[in-house]
Amino acid sequence: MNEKIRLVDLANAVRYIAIDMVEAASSGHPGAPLGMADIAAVLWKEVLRYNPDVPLSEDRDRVILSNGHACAMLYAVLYLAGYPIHKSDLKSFRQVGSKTPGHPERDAKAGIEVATGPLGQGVANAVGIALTRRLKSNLDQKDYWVYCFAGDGCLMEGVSYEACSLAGTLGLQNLILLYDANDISIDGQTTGWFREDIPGRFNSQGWHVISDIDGHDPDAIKDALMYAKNTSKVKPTIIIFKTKIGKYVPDWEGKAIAHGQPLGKDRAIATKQAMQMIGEPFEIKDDVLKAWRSHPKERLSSDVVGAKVRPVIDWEALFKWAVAQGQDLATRASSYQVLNQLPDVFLGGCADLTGSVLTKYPDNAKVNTKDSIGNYIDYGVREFAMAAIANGIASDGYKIPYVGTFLIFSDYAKNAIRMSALMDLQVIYVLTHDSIGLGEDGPTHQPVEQLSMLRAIPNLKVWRPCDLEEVVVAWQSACQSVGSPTCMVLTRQKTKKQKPRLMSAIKKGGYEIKPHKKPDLIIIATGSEVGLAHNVADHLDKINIGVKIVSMPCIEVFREQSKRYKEDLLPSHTPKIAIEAGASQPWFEWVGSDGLVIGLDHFGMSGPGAEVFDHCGFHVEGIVKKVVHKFDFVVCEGEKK
Ligand SMILES: Cc1ncc(C[n+]2csc(CCOP(=O)(O)OP(=O)(O)O)c2C)c(N)n1
Ligand SMILES: [Mg+2]
Repeated sequence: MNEKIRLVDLANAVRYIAIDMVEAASSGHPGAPLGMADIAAVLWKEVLRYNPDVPLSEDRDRVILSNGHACAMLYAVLYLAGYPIHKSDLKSFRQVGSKTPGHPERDAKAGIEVATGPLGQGVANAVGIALTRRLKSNLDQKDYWVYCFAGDGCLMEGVSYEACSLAGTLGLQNLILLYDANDISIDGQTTGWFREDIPGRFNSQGWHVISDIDGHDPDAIKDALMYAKNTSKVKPTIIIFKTKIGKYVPDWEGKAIAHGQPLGKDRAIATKQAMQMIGEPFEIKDDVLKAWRSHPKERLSSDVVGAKVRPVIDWEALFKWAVAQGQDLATRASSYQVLNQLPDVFLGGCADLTGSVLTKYPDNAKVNTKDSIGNYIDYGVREFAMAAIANGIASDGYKIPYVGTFLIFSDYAKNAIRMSALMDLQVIYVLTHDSIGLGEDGPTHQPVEQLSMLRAIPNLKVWRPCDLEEVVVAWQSACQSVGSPTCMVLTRQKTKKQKPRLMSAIKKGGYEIKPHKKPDLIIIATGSEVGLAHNVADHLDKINIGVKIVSMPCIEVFREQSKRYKEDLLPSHTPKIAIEAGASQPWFEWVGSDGLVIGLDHFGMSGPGAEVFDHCGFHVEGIVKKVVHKFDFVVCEGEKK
């Protein structure tokens, strides 16, 4: 580096650009970028292993910006470091279609590992990446460092607590958390709402803690980073950097007002003057830009991680095997049987319900601990972190993560599930105990609205299979959906094994499971309610109402079918009902406004599953009555048409 250019100058270049980005956009967050610029300059220039020419190199160190609102800093750094973020991208910060959206969106080629903004989750993503990299490191003995910026907000969020607790327990020594301790969040001085002893917290979670580092002193920053790398052989590290939000902004430095609004023209100029930098917006002096770009191009391999692991599985054979099985099984048990036959490309895990959700295959799954490396993670009771860690694992690409809990607790994980979908990540969620059918644990555990909520998430497939054959296809879909997450929604209780079907039919997401040439009524059902639909159909048949049953294990996949297929399966002129033990909302799309939905729009109750079903209206007589009444069917018992 040019001797005259100091790290402070490199940091100020980041500040300069960040100020201009927020000014140009007339919105955004200047405070944290100005506060963290010194740490960023030291990290990228002195410590990080990176090479913008091979941005996807497996060998690169990873950086996650958990406090995603500080993205003007990240974009500025990536531009300065020579990633494909150009000056025009900086100028179009926060504009439609730009490469510099208001919070970072996953674009590893541009140096952005994960999408962040929902505070705290980036920390969990980093834990997932660190965990995956440790697995890889165990094979190739290389060092893979994961750095994660986090602010007060990230550490206030419970998800960071969950994730850091697991990281400490597992001794993820390759993870370094860079805490921007400016004691400010949006509402002001955090002393009013966040006073905990951070070193104490992280010590107790099994971390290596480096406290009270001046986040504006490049030497101190570098020493802390090097110390972290050299001394932490068995623990993750947190470096607590004392910083000033809005560093150098006259009147605003150290104050919440600097958090999330443009400085305004005059204040922007005054801030640049305070840094002794004057010039046109976005224009960085040549010598500074050169110094940023003169980073020795690390010799990083051009290998890209896993290029997305694709499990090689003979699905046809697996399906044939499923057809040959004779028993009635709970769909969670079917899933377990399928999982047992899948190859070792997964990094599975469960939130302390392994024996109920049935996520651990006995032969293969070796648990990850502090001292051993395996392909299974005991996440403990940490659903949100589990899902966000899975996002980190999936974004890394070396393993496909699947994670399990009860469907009801998908709520705890919801925003991370949403983030899997938003980031196009292949995460498989195994969600069991999927309805009032779980019985005795009662309404706190019985899902009602969860299916609708999950189905409302774009780019997420929700499968609710009825038996082993459908479970095989659901797993196939999940394994092949490289750019989207999947939820497997499975029963606790046994479901009836259906007559053999064609794999190609199930793959359409919705298909005829009980044919009828000229039905008076079509019943659409999913999962455990497919068996009930058959019983209802038998009864209706006795009173001369002809029924076709459609099993629809995956609405999202069915929606993708041709108009013709959908119209043939569900002709608009035939009366339709849907039966599903969940909120009725999603089904009007298929039964139409004239149709009938036998759903559950209130909370369940504690009791044996079958009795709770009865109480909640999922019984043959009640449904038959409703059908006859709704569609004014003329009941002519005995006499066959
Ligand atoms: C889960 C979540 N809740 C709320 C927000 C809105 N929000 C964005 S930044 C912020 C304050 C965060 O404080 P801190 O991390 O200390 O950031 P600083 O003000 O220091 O930049 C809040 C509440 C969010 N992005 N994510
Ligand atoms: Mg803060």
